[in-house]
Amino acid sequence: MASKEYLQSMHKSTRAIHAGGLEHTVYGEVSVPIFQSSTFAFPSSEEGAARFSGEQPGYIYTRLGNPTVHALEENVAALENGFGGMATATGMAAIGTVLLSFLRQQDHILTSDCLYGPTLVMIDKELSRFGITSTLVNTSELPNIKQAIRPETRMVFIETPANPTMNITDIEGAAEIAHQHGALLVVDNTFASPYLQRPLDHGADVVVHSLTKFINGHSDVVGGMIIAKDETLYKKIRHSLNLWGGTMDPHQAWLILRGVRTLPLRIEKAQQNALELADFLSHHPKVTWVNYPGLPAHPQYEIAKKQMDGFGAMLCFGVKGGLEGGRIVMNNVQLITLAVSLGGVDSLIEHPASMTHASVSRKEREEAGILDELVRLAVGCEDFADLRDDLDQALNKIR
Ligand code: LCS
Repeated sequence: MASKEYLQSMHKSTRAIHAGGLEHTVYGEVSVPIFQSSTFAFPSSEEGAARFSGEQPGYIYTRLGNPTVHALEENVAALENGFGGMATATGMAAIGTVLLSFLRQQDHILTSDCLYGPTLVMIDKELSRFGITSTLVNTSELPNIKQAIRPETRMVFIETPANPTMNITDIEGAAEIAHQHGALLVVDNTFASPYLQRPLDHGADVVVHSLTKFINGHSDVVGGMIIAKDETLYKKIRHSLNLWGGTMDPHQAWLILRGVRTLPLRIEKAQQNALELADFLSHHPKVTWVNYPGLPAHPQYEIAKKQMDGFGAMLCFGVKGGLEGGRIVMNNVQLITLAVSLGGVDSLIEHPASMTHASVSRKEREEAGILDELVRLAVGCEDFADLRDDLDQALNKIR
């Protein structure tokens, strides 16, 4: 088996397949086994005590660590060039754990005004119950971050590309401002995946993922991951995660390990489809606008080019007739599925204002550009011509 150091010098598509592999058991299995055990036997009481005190490595209890879960943590941490990964039950558990690890009463958190709806609600509404204040700004414009950051700002939290507007934030610029003010930069890298963007390389401190999306890739498992830049941050977050308990189950980890091995292949295909669909849609007579970071007309095209290895497989657009026109498209697609979520091999379409972002107030949605007319398309790995024809027939139902 290749050593961790040897693998780290290899290309990212090789790492997606091999990183996190465990030593073979006596059977020489190639797939990581599912260690479906809630607890682990200690060879002696002394050894048990030594594992608890941290003097000896070794598994204790699955909430605190499990070999199958560890294999996934090592894999994603290697893809993100991080110190260590911590797998969580869902993407929301990853975000909640990071917030609980660092924020305390009277702290302030600065975030993008465009984030996944429940993340916005958690930061903007739930944290205030603990005396933590928040400010939402359009982080695509770095001067907005500079203006809103305060001495008590402990964390800057961004999503780039952002769900669902596809706005891009300059990670390096945001990290610089955060660090000048003693704050941490946390990046939700779900929309790009580590195959296309590695925020820690651009100065971020912590990365979070909904593994439910591209990393698992088959619309059949939920999960999350936190990746820390260094050991100090890792230990602080691991301590919180073990206590608050939003950890991952071994069977869930095994399924996601199976998915991550084909992440490079799936992303390459889906983003090629997305680029061609973005071009097709932007020339369609029934389409009024398209937002995809790979179109030179995207307002942050240059930043996307600078910090991403590709533009990904998510896009959003508006159609003639606004919301009503969008409803016609969503109700008439036949191949593309009307469903929330994203990042699977199957293409999905949804309406953020009434679905993924319905928990955000209309005022906040509009300020963030999450317009009623915005339709979100998560592009999958089907044949491009079939996706194009399906969208074309649904768009042509608009009169
Ligand atoms: N972060 C981002 C950027 C997301 O898009 C989501 C879920 C989460 C975090 C939360 O992850 P989960 O707990 O669901 O694993 N986004 C969804 C979406 O856009 N449609 O359905 C779920």
